[in-house]
Amino acid sequence: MKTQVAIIGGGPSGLLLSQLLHRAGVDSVVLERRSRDYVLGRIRAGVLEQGLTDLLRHAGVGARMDREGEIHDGFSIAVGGRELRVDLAGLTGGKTVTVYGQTEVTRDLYAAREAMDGAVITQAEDITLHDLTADRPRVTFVKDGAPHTLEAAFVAGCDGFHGVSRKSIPADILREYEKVYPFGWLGILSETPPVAEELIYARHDEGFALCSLRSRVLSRYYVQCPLDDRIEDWPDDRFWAVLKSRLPGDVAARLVTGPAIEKSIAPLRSYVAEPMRYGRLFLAGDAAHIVPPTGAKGLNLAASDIHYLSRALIACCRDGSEQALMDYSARALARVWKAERFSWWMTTLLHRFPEDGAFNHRIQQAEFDYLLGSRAAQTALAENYVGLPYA
Ligand code: FAS
Ligand code: PHB
Repeated sequence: MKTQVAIIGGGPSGLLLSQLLHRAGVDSVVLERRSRDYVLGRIRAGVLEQGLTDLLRHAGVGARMDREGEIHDGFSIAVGGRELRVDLAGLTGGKTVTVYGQTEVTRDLYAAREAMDGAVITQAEDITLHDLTADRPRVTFVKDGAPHTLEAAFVAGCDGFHGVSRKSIPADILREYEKVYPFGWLGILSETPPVAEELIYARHDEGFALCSLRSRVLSRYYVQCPLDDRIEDWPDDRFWAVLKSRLPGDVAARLVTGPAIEKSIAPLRSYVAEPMRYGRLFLAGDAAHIVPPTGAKGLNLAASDIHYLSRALIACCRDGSEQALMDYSARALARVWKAERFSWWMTTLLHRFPEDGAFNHRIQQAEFDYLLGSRAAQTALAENYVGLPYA
């Protein structure tokens, strides 16, 4: 098998890259380890920056999002009985975010790949990368028990944090930066009306909580939980009681509870791998970086990587210019680190750090007091939340 770009991973990064390349006349093959249903069964991100929604429209995948997604021009932060509404549109000259689940984005991408007869091979096993510094890298894999070899001019590593691509970069070349947080997020999905029109981020002495949504009849809630907690430790009743205890009284009073149709615990970490290139291998999305979900940046960072990488691969494969590929890693990392900073800042502001002393607790209070009283601080928060430009 031969192609121009071998894409490892059929999550949002890999599928969006394949779709953008195809529409520009560049050939690719997506190799996904899991089944399509398994990939679509993951409940993850919910908030899309304008950069991502524009990119999805440019890829011809924005129609259902435009019909069913909700435009949000603000959100609230509640700390210790005080509440701040962050007026995103008012603070950023009209920028907004779209609430539309990652699951739906991925579903739309799979449908678009199928409609264009794109090459997406699911349940591909034992994917291994070879000759990444040669002119024609190779990817070997097993499908339905039969071995295959895919030759390509370039390999895009879009296979997430636990994938094979990043691990194919020699240890003496790869530089890794990591911060692991001493807690996780327990998230549930419930077929109940959202407790509020907009998202509410709540910081309580007992821990963080987040009220989000997927539609007017599908709610998404999170509570901070100890790292070693398991799903079994959290029957629905306990989740609802803890969530209510961390929300402002008036919000808790109107919360509509119901059975969890999905429940998962995600550990929180900040992580960046540099460089995002090795020979003819280019990393994008969670394969290269992870952010704590507090700032809703994970999926949106994958989008800016794919924006840069798709344009660089098209410039090279279609127009014969390699400069953008040479610049890719530095360009992507510049935006990655700014989003890492913002996600770390918002996580530090809103979570209870069990090991922190009284001084750090006071600093958290002062940070929120400053935010509450400063339009400049709120503007900085707002411009990061809606997404920094794809410079
Ligand atoms: P993904 O991990 O989504 O996709 C990688 C794909 O590669 C997967 O389909 C995987 O099966 C496949 N793969 C892995 N190894 C492979 C191999 N060896 N060969 C072939 N394929 C392989 N972001 C937010 O903004 N908000 C959130 O609330 C949020 N919650 C999250 C909760 C969890 C539990 C996780 C893990 C992430 C969450 N994220 C959230 C971040 C998430 O949305 C990612 O940023 C997003 O999925 C990134 O997309 P990809 O880069 O495509 O990686
Ligand atoms: C979500 O709806 O899943 C969501 C929203 C905002 C976040 C994190 C997750 O910061």
